[in-house]
Amino acid sequence: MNNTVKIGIVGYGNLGRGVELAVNRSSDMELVAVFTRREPSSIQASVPAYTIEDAAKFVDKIDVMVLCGGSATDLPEQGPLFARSFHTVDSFDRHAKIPEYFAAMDEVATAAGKISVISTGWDPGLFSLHRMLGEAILPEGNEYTFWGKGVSQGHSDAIRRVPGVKNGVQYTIPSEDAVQRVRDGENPDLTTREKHIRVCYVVKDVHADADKIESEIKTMPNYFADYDTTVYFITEEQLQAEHAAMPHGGTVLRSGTTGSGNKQIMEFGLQLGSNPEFTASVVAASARAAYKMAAAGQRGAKTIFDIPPAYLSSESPASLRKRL
Ligand code: API
Repeated sequence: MNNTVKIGIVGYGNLGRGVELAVNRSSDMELVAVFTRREPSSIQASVPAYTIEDAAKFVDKIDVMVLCGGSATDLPEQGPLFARSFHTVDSFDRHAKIPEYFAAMDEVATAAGKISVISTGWDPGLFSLHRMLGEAILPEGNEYTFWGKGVSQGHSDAIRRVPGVKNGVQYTIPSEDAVQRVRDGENPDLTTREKHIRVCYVVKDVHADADKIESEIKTMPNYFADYDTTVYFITEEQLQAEHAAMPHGGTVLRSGTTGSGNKQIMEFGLQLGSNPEFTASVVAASARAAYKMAAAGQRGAKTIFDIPPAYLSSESPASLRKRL
């Protein structure tokens, strides 16, 4: 490709900053602008910052808009808004709501003649891809996804939305025993509760009722209700001192048998020093792929399942064949 892919970032939080770093390291992509709901002059980025409304002036200057807002309220609104005028990529990560979000994005993007890659990152994203590969290659078998130990951005965001909570961090902790049993080829039946525990560190408003917050977190559907969850109340200072890092990772295992009954185990693992920076790196590669898919005439909403693998790479197909 002679042209660099021109990228815009919508939302300049942990993920947006990660996308900026990833794009600035890619010779085939160029960051043009950042769009924010905050006062643009308060943003210190490597490119100029503008309001969300200003994005309309960039339709001819940006090839792919990378949407870095949260999945709870930002993306359901910003996704369809931007898909009307830009090719988009996002990391919408509310698993149960993906079909609904896909349908909304597909309608807008198809009508506008744009492409929208949704829900990319590592889970959903690379882990989804490996679950799919496991099933495709070993149809007779079981799939196991273990997360952590690490800080889930999605679960941390969910606890911060509980009334009376000022700040909070959630650790997902896998059962090492369960992981080992799967690696040993035992093929165990594991319940959700047996695979992970969840530990929350919460900073509450001074007058908020701790018991009420604790029970609201523990019974929250989709996020906590199916797990054993522990809630600790700490101060903002403790949170900043002890829980500011954002490590994560995990492993997707497929344990199955083939033909004459041979045991086969597939494993894909991640150990992430920074969950948002890694997610951002997957998102940036997906933005490159979205640009190539659009150039190939594709339209509408897509997920990682629809991306031809080589499109993620900045290298030519010939170079990939030769080297890899
Ligand atoms: C967990 C995982 C994390 C997925 C990664 C990402 C995030 O329970 O820890 O929210 O950080 N579902 N979607």
